[in-house]
Amino acid sequence: MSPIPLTLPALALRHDWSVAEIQSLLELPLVDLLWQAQAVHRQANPGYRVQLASLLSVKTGGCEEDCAYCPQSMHNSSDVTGRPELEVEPVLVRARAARDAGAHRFCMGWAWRDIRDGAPFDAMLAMVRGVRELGMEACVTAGMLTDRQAERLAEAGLTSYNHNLDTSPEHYDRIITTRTFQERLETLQRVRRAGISMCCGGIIGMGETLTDRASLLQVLAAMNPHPESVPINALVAVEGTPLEGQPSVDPLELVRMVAVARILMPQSRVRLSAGRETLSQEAQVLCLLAGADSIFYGDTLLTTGNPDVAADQELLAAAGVTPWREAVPA
Ligand code: SAM
Ligand code: DTB
Ligand code: SF4
Repeated sequence: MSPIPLTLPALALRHDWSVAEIQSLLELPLVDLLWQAQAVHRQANPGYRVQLASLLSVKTGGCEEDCAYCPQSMHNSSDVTGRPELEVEPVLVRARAARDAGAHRFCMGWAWRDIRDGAPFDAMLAMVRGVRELGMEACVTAGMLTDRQAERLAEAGLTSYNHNLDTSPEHYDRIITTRTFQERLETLQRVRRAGISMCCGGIIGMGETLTDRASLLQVLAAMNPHPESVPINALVAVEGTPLEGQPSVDPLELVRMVAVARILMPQSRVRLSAGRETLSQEAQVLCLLAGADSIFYGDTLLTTGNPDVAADQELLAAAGVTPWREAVPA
C-alpha cells in the first residue's frame, strides 16, 4: 500500500517569533504540536536521517566557572577526578574508533572558562585537523575565545563550535554568575565572524518556567541565520552540584522542547543531547518523531553516561530512521 499523500506547507524561515507565540506552541495539545513539528521535519529532512555525534572530554574538571548544573566546576563538589588532559594521538585514536562505529561528527570538550594560547591550543588545532582528515565533522566546546583563536580554528578546518546559552536571559543569573549571558552572545558572534558553524542550545529541568523555555528558544530563533545545530539537553542532576536535587524532567516536556525547536528552526540540526540515559526507547522515538535529527553516540557524554552503541543501534532500527553514513569532505 502506498503511503498517505501529505500536502506540506512551504517552509518559512522566521526570525521574529515572539516569546508568547513560542509559549503557545509549547502549550499546544501534544498531538497537535507533534503534527506541526512532523510537517516541518518531513519537509526539511525527508529521509528522516539522524546524525550520530560522538563526544570526548579532552580536559576534564577544575573549571573556574560556577555553572550550577556542571560537575566539572571547581565551585561544585562533584566527584570528577582531575583526569590528565588528553594528548593529540589518543584523541585521534578515539576519533577513528568513533568513525568506525558509525559516527559522523566528533565533538571534543575542554572544561575551560576560555581557550588558552600555547601548547594546549596548538594541540586542539592538531586534533581538529586530525578529525577532519578522518572524514568527520569536527566540533569543539571550550568556553570563550578571541577573534584570532576563532580564525585559527577555522583555518584548521573546524566545522562547528558549541557554546550553549543554557537557559533564558531571565533565569540565567540563577544558574551562572561568573560569565554573563551577553558574554555568551559575544562568543557566538566571534564564532560566526570566523565562518564556523554555530552549535548552540540549552538545558531544561533547572527550575525554569515554561516562559523561560520559550524565552531561550526565542533568542535562538532570532539569530540570523539560525544556529546550524541546537542541542537540547535534559538536566543530568549530578551529586555535588547545586542542582543535584532537581526532579527529573518529564520525558514529554523534552518531546515538546524538541518539537518547538524543530518548528522554529526548520533547517537546523536539533540534537537530543544529555539526559537520554534515563529515557525509555519509546520516549526517544517520540523525540525523533518530534524532529530530533541528531544524537550523541557512544557510552559517555563528558563525565556522565549515555546509552551504549548497541542500544542506539536498536533505537534507530526501532524508529526506522537511518544514520548519516557518508564521509564529510575535509
Ligand atoms: N566549558 C565549555 C562551556 O561551558 O562552553 C564546554 C563544556 S560544557 C560541559 C558544554 C555544555 O554541556 C554546557 O553548556 C551545558 O549546556 C551542557 N551540560 C553540562 N553539564 C550538564 C548537565 N549536568 N546536564 C545537562 N547538560 C549539561
Ligand atoms: C551539549 O549541549 N551537551 C553536551 C555537549 N553539548 C558538549 C555535553 C553534555 C554534558 C552532560 C554532563 C556531563 O557528561 O558532564
Ligand atoms: Fe566550566 Fe563549561 Fe562546566 Fe560551565 S559548563 S563549569 S564553563 S565546563
